[in-house]
Order: sequence, then structure tokens, then C-alpha cells
Amino acid sequence: MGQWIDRAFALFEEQQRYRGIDVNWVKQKLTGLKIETPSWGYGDSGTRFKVFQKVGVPRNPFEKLDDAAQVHNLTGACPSVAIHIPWDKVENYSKLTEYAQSLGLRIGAVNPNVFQEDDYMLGSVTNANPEIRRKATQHLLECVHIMKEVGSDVLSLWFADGTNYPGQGHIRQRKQWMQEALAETYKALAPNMRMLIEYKFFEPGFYHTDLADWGMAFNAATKLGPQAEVLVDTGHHAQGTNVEHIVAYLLDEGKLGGFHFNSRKYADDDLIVGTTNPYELFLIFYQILEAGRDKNENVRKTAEHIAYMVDQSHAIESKIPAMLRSVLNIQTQYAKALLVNHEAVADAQKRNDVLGAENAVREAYEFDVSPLLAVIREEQGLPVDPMRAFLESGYQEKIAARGVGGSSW
Ligand code: AOS
Ligand code: ZN
Ligand code: ZN
Ligand code: ZN
Repeated sequence: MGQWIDRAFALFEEQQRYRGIDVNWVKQKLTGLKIETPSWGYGDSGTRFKVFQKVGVPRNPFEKLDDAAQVHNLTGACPSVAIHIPWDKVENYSKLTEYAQSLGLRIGAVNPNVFQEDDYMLGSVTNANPEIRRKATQHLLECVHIMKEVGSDVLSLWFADGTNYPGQGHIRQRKQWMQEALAETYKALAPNMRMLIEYKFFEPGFYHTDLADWGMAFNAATKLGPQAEVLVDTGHHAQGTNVEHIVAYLLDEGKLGGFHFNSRKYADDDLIVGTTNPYELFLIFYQILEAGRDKNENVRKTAEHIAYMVDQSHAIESKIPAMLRSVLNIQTQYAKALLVNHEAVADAQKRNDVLGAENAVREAYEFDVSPLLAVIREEQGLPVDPMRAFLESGYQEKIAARGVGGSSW
């Protein structure tokens, strides 16, 4: 194996050098890419038709961290874990933080949950009932408090608020209530904290959603101030939406805060990243890397501090291998995007060479980056094939002792 990798990598390096790509820089960027995994991705979840119970699913937040540590140990790329409150509510958050540290992990984004209690059926921060609005805002504030306890600097907000029928809610009034709740929460943030605002165009609301698209999230974030930014969940757009365009636009405005990566074919499918349309993911990374070269420092900084997170749920697949597959697929597309020769693209653009420009981008996508990935894994002392290493590790058999019945929430 070692020999095969060395020969393939030598050829790859030569090819890239010829194209004007600095492979050492590519390696550096690639090892620097960190991807946060979600605690809820390790538990049972499903569709509205059925939640299949799997053997060995974590029974508490500590066991979710155990599983997340597997993904990090095998990839070296996932040092932080997003938590969802109250799904991951514990008596003592310093115990959870210390436990994460003992596994080589840290707690990442804190995700308030204002969509699962009966009170929130007709909205949380946009509910017509002021008591429910207050309760929801209090929960957001409680989550800012939890951030301080777990050492998190990202508050990740997604609201299920919306309506099913015309006239059911006062759309403009709800918009104002949303902004009020966000503003109150924003004020509670410490200077090092960011608030990421996620949007989604439908579901569970089927008529209107209070934060339906990137423009609404952007407007809300802009009114709040520099610590508020937009979170792009790749599954939260209408069919055919040009997601990389949204990414480029938000980067240019200094308002792209983070991602929830997942794959979708039809709606918010929450499937393994890169299984449908991996080219889209490549093009997203292309936009980010391009912004990383901008002459405007603010744009460069925005591209640097993006929070890359996975948001997926596993109805039929094994959770840890599914998470691994997502991380590996993200690395693959990022690696390909690192091979874009931006000068060649810019040159073709200047000449109005449509096909030349398209070619300069696509060409990078068509390289086989597996020798590159194998080499950086070897250099970090990681398994060259993390998926296989996991399946052979015996961990899955070991956690079978947990039995069934663990769930995301
Ligand atoms: C929901 O569709 C969103 O993607 C949220 O990020 C949500 O909080 C997460 O999927 C957990 O349910
Ligand atoms: Zn149906
Ligand atoms: Zn999401
Ligand atoms: Zn979603």
C-alpha cells in the first residue's frame, strides 16, 4: 500500500506542479479543514413514517461524544461536536466539557431547540401568545448561558416557526417578533460569540416559514450587528437553487457564518454529504477559496472563519460510518477545489472566454485526489482508509452492549 501511494502521489505532484499548483499549500489547507459533527447524528432519527431503532445507539450525551471521538480519531478532522438543547441537556455542563476534553474533543455550536414542546405548535418566538414567546426567548438566553459553561462561541439558531394556511398568522407581526427575540439574544452574547441564523423555505410550516431564505436571514443578521451571520444548510433550498451563488454573495457581504452540510435530492433530506451532486459541494468550496484570495481583508477573514458543520440524520444507515462517509466526502471535494488554478480562471474571464473559464474550474474537479488524501492521512498517523479502519476496529460490536432505544432526543 505504502509504495502504491508514494508512486501515485509522485505522479499527482508532478501533474499539479505543471499546472502551477503548490501542493504543499494544498496539503496545509487540507489538514487545516475542520468539520464539526452533530450530536444528533449519532442517535436514532427517522422520517414521519417510522423511526427504526438501531442497536448500539448512544443513550446519553456522553455516549454521543464517545461516538464522535471515533470519527475524530480516524479522520483527525472533527475535533468539535455540536449540541442541541434540551436533547443534550445535562445536570452539570462542566462534566460534559471535561469529558469531551478527555476524548480530545470540544463542544462546538450550541443549538437551542424551540420546536419540540407542545407549546410551540403554532410558533415559538413568533407565537401570538406572549407567554410562549417569552418562554422561547428565555430558552435562547439559557443557551447563551450554556455556551459560557461549555466554552462554545457559536449559537446556531434554527426556527420551525411558520404557518400552514393563509391568514393563520400575521406575517409582518411575526417578522417583528422574530427580530425582537433575536435582538434580545444578541445582546446577551459575549464579544467572542457569534450567532448563526439558519433559514429554510418550508417544513414543518407548509404555507410560510418566518425565516424562509438567505435574504431574510441576512436582513435579520445585518440589523443585529457584526456578531450575527447567516448559516447555509445545503438542504434548505428550492430545487435548482444556485447555492454557490448564495455562498459567494454572503462572503462578499462578510455575512457567511457557517454551513450545515448534507445531501438532498428532493427537499430537506438530511442525507450523507456528497452522495447527491458532489459537484455542488466542490463549487461551494471553489467560491470560498476564491474569496480567500480577495483583496478585501473582510472578505478574506469571512472565508477563514466559516464554521463547517454536518447536519444529517440517519434513518436506515449505521450512524458512525455514515458520519465518516460525510467527512471523507467533504475532504474529497475540498481537495479538488484546492486544485483550481484561479489565475487561469481569471485570465479566461478577462478574455471573455466562456468555455476556457468553465474548463479551468471543472478541470480541478476531474483529478483523482485519493493519493493526496492518502498521503496527508499517512503523514498525520491516521488510517489511509478511515472507513475500513472503523469497520475493523470492533467498536460497533463493542457498543452493541448499549442495546436499543437511544435516540437523538
Ligand atoms: C432543520 O431542518 C435544521 O436543519 C436544523 O439545523 C435542525 O436544528 C437540525 O436539523 C436538528 O434537528
Ligand atoms: Zn403522502
Ligand atoms: Zn440544519
Ligand atoms: Zn434541515
